[in-house]
Amino acid sequence: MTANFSSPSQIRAQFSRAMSDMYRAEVPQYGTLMALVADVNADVLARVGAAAAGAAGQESRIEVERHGAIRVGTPEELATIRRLFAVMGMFPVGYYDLSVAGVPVHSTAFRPLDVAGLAENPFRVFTSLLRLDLIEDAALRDAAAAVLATRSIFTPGCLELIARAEAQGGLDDADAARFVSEALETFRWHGKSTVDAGLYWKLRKTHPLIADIVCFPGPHINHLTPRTLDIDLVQAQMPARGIQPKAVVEGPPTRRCPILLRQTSFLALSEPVTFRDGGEAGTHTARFGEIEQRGVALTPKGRQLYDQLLAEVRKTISPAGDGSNADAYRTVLSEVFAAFPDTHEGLRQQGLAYYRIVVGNKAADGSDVEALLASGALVAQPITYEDFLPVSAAGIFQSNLGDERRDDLEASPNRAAFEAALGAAVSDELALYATEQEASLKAALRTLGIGEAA
Ligand code: OOG
Ligand code: NI
Repeated sequence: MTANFSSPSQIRAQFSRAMSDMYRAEVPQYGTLMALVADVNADVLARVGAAAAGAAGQESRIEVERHGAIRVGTPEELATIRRLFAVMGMFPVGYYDLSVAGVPVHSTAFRPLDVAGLAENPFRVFTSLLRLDLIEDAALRDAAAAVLATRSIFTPGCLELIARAEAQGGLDDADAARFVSEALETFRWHGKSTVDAGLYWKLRKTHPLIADIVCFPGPHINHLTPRTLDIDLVQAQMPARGIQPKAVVEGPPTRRCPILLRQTSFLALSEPVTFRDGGEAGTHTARFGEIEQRGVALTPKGRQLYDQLLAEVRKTISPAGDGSNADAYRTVLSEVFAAFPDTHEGLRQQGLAYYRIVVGNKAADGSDVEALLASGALVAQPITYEDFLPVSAAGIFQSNLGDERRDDLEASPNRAAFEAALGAAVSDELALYATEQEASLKAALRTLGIGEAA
C-alpha cells in the first residue's frame, strides 16, 4: 500500500513561500531588496546570457529564497526544531562555532541532503542555539534560563502534526497545508516582549543577541536570503533604493571562478517593542534582509587555503562597521586572494574544489580520466557550495546587532554539547560533496563502458 503523502520538498516549497510572504509583510524593506535582486538578475541575464551566468543563470526559479535564519534558546527547542524541519526534508548539516567571533551561539544548517532535493526547493535554515554557559553573571544566566523554561514556541497543532508525520512516515496534502500554517507561527515576529523592561536592558547590555533570543515569545525569523547573479551590483545599488547595505561583502573577493559563498545584508531595522510590565516602550534591532552568491565547493585542502588567506587579510585589516575602510579592505582582500587559483581546471587539478563529472560529446579514447577530460569525452561541472562560513556568519551577526558595547567571549567550540541538544549528529558537509564527485565519476565512466574507476 503506498500512502498518498505530500513530498517533503513540496512541503518545504510551500513553507518557504509562506515565510517569504510573512516576512515581506513584516519587513517592507525586504520586499524592496527582493525587487532590486530581481532587477539585477534580469540585467545580468540580458547582458551576458544564461549560459555565461553559470549554473545559477540556468535555474528556472532563481528568485526563490535560498535560506533564512533563526536562533533558539534551549536544547529542547532545538530538538523539536530538528523534528519540525525533518517533516520538510531538511536535516542538520555542519557545525558552526560562533563564539570564536564573540557571538554566544553555535549553529547548524537544516537543509536537503542531496542535489535533487536542493533542486526541488533550495530553502535552508541556519539555526543557532544560545549558549547560556557563556554568560558570566550567574544571576543573569539563571534569570534568562527561567524565562526560557516557561515559553512554548510551537503551537499544539504543530506538535501534533510533527508526531503524525513521524508515525505515518509523511503527511497528506491537507495535513501538509495545516502543518505549514501551524509551523509558520513559530517564526512570526511579536512586538510584545515576554519580560520586564529591566531584564531586557540587562540582557541587551550583556549581548544584544541574548536579549533577542530570550525576551520574545519565539524564534522570529531574523532574515531571508535570495540569490543574486551579481552581489557587487546589488550592494552598490541598495542606497538608491533607500536601504543601507552593511559595510562590506563577506567571504571571498569577486573572481572569475566564484568559490564558496559571498553574502551581504541591509542593516537591521529598529522595531518598536513593549514590555510585560508596561515599562517604557523601546526599540529592538534584529531583523534584516540578506543576499547571497554561491560558487564551487572547496575540498578540505581548498578550504584550508581559503581560511589561511582570509586570516592573512584580517591580520592586516578588519572591516570597520561604519564602512570607513571598506575600499582598503577590498583591495587587501583581492591582493591576498591572488594566491588562490582562478581557473576551474587549476582548482580541480590541484584538488582545491569539487566537480561533478559528466559524459561529454566527444568520443572516448583510453581510460585515463585526465585525458578524457582534456579531450571532452568527460566534462567537469563545478559543484555548488550549499553551506555556510563561520567568519562570514559572524560578520552578518555583528553588523546587524548594532555597535553597542558587549562582553568579550572565550572561543569554545562544543560540538558534542550541540549534538546532544539536537538529539542527532550533524552531517559532515565536505563528505557530501566528496561523495557526489566520486559517484558522478563512477557513473560517467560506467556510461562510457570503462567500468570501475581506478
Ligand atoms: C545568522 C547569521 C548567519 C549566514 O548567512 O551566514 C547567516 C543569524 O544572524 O542568526 O545566516
Ligand atoms: Ni544568512
